[in-house]
Amino acid sequence: MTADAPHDTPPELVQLLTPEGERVEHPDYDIELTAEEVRSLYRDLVLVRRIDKEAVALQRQGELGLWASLLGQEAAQVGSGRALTDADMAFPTYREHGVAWCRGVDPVTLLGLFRGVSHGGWDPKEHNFHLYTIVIGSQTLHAVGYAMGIQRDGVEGAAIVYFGDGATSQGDVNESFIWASVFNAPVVFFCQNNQWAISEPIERQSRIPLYKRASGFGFPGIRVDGNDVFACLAVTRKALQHAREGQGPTLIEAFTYRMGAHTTSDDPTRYRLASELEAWKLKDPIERVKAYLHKNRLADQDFFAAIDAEADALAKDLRQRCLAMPDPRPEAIFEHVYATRHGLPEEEREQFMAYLGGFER
Ligand SMILES: Cc1ncc(C[n+]2csc(CCOP(=O)(O)OP(=O)(O)O)c2C)c(N)n1
Ligand SMILES: [Mg+2]
Repeated sequence: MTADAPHDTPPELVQLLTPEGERVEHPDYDIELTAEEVRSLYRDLVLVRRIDKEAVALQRQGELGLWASLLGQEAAQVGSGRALTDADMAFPTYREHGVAWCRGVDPVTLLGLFRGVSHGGWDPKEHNFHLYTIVIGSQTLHAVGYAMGIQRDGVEGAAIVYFGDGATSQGDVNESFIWASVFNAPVVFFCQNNQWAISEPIERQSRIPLYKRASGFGFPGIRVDGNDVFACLAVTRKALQHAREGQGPTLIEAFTYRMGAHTTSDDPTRYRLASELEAWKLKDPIERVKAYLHKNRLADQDFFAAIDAEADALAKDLRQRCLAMPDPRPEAIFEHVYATRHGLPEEEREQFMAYLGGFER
């Protein structure tokens, strides 16, 4: 490995399914999946991509203010999301639509956030899925605090926290690694290395593969093929189990690629080559599962057609419900600032309502 190209040949990447759809063995991370389980993973991957595609279209038509696409990261999210049990708590960034899906969050509530009609929209406790976090890396501290809390309560469970390659340069993330390590907190750090932090390539974030950072903090780090849903499921399942059993944190680096723009406000053609995207298209997370199902005769044309039809129906329903979402009452912005009643937001609400009342109707 040269200092100039530290990320060219991913070493020790856990892979269970090649881009061509061939199953490979791994001594530490092998899992048995039934045909039904593989079909169900495939279904999730396709539905999640379809939700994402519809959201991009809605933004382009002016129905959402912004959207952060997960295109290319479906396997990392569905694989890790499906590894979670009811006892585990997930802390997402703003791109974890696939994990949200696995946690049973209605996708229309995600759209509500990006449409600007809600500040969250779901109950984190109901889904064990925290609210989206836009302040890069801050959710790692929330997750470690939560993990230390359940550790002290003696509750069986683990926290998983999602963040990007760029986030690893944040102080919050490094501090959270230290706390998690020293207190042996039951937390899994799930870093989706999608190679870019907006226009900054991974080479500008680290001179060593990200998963190797963990050893400096004193806990294991592992790199997984982030476009391989089987491997992401296996590796995350093991790391969560490890955490629940009191063996402390793990850093998982899911090696993947952001196939779309950073958000709908971004134009990646200004800073990266089309050839890079073309190379990653060959590693598409959905195509390899489809190839595996085909080759092993675990699904027929009717199955694939039915999933596509379900995806289209889901997108149609999502669009209709998105357009039907009412605008919030203006005073709603003052609600939920504090858990209990508080004089300041109440005073501000009264001032604001008096101001609005001054306009002719
Ligand atoms: C503390 C902070 N600094 C800067 C930003 C602006 N910002 C938004 S996304 C982003 C890049 C994040 O990259 P990465 O962690 O790789 O996640 P990705 O978007 O690739 O999923 C930045 C710098 C922010 N939201 N918060
Ligand atoms: Mg990134």
